[in-house]
Amino acid sequence: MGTGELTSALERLRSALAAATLPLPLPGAESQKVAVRTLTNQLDDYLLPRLAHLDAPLLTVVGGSTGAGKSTLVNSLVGRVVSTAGVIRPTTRASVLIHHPDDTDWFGSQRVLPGLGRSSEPSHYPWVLQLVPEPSLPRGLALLDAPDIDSVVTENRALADQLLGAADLWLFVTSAARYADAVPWRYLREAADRSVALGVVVDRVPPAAWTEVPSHLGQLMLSGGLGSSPLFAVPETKTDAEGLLPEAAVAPIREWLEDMSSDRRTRHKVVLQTLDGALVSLCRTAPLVATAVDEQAAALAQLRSDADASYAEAARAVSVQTADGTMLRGEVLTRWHDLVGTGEFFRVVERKIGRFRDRIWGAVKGEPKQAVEAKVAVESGLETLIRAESDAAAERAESAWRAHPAGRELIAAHPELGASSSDFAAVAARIVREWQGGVLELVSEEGKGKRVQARFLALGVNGVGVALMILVFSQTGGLVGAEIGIAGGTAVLAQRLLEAVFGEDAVRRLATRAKTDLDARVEAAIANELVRYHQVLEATGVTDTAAEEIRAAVDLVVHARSSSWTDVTGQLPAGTGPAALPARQAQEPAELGTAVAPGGAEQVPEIVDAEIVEDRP
Ligand SMILES: Nc1nc2c(ncn2[C@@H]2O[C@H](COP(=O)(O)OP(=O)(O)O)[C@@H](O)[C@H]2O)c(=O)[nH]1
Ligand SMILES: [Mg+2]
Repeated sequence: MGTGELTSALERLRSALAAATLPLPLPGAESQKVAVRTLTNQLDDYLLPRLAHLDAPLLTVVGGSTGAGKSTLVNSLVGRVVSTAGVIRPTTRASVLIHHPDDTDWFGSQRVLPGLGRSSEPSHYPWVLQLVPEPSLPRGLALLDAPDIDSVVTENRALADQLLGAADLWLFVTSAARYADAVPWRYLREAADRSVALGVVVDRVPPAAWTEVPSHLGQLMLSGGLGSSPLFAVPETKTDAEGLLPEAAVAPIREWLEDMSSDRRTRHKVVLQTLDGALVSLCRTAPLVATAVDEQAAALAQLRSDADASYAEAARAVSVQTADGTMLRGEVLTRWHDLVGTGEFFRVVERKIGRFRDRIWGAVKGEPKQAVEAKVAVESGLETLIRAESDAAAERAESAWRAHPAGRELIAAHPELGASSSDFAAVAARIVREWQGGVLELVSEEGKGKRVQARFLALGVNGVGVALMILVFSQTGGLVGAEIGIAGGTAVLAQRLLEAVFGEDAVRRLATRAKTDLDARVEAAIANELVRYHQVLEATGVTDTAAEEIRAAVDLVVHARSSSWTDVTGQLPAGTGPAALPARQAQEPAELGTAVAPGGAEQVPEIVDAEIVEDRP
């Protein structure tokens, strides 16, 4: 089986992470996005290529703070100036990668650090690796002089992180003056966390601090979980004309590096240690991304339901107000009375000649002209109502979104969501017109060929239609106080008129149909307004499946991990094993390989003092 299962599990995790875009600006989202990028880079730059080529050369990344002496150390290890030291900062330039000429193919290919360009010359472009073949380096070992971890240039810092993430081995350089600083320790803690194979160099140790500084740093390393990584102390010396350190100062470091890469078995051990540490850390961090994705999906669902609720309320409000008498006011009422007289008048008529309901036609005074005017009044009243409720829905949705950090950002990007669509007035006019057209059709269809034709004609199709609209508007009778007198009478009159034309049952049926039709048209128009919010939410790219996909992929990685190592080496890396990484749980860092420093993790780091021939106190 080899590492195939692990590779495909990691590839699945890679694409699951690509879907975790975390677009909503929730608290913590920025750092979560950085975490996604870091994981993705580590998969691309290190885990996947390394897994595909376990025998590939060891990449040692020399990292540390500005001016710690990284470039000077690299040059001194190589024995000539390959990387510019002491350049004026801040500056950006290609990172220098020195390798044995036989390893050119590996480092020249895009299999390792595929996001970076390659150059054989020094370059001022930071996202480029300057490749320097060097026959004096052992085969299978490469040194990379990384940008400063504390560079003032953001790009440099990001690149330093990316390169350290892609390293098999860290050579971490700090100085006697800065070794306890926060920034280097953030990196050293990460190295401990990820069980990276690591050596630490404390540079430029002045004579007076020679006993104190290395042993203090050793103690810090021990308590920081780096007890088994070697610590190299380099005394402050003069550099030579080329800017190189005395050979004796760097010899122990060179020997250690050569030991680490001397044979295939030792190289494997280093590679597997860092690789497995990276896997463990990946399996610990990726579920946090899944949680972040869940939070995004939950925020999205909340915003969606806020918008849905605002618009459902608009549809409901129109439905209620077109049935409870609200519409029977002002112009509508006036025009209706112009057409059929007042309710007061009608009540008198009905009381006196109750049985002779047909006589109510005597109450009708209007001409077709008044019927049309009443219809127009209904049209404009209804339009006003629908537009007002649509505006109110937009305002409600906007203020609900503003109360949410992600919603605030979306509203800022889409200010048009705070009001009805620009064409909504036209939409409202159209649906009211269509509804009225439908009502007229309904009554003329119903009136066809009936014996009531004459009465029908007395009021005209517009008049009968308006009567049905008036009836619809008063179906639930929510009128109060003085309104009852006029509007209530109005509604009863409309009902009696219609009953005289069509009969009671037909009137009930017609009113229900007209109301259902109105509600459906309003709901459709309102739903269409709501779509705008859904579209904005969908465009964020938040999906609710991404989190589960990440968790599933992590489970596969956890499962594939132990069996892969057994297949590759016949044994598990020290300190690991099937029990070492229970699914979806935190995990102890794997133990460092014994080739680095004999002994267990309890040990104080082996402090290697360079023997300096000159300048030694
Ligand atoms: N005297 C002395 N100077 C050093 C030593 N290490 C570095 N330097 C000088 O310190 C400056 C910064 O060193 P450099 O290697 O560029 O540091 P980097 O920023 O970590 O790459 C350069 O001017 C070096 O010549 C050392 O051990 N002794
Ligand atoms: Mg440098």
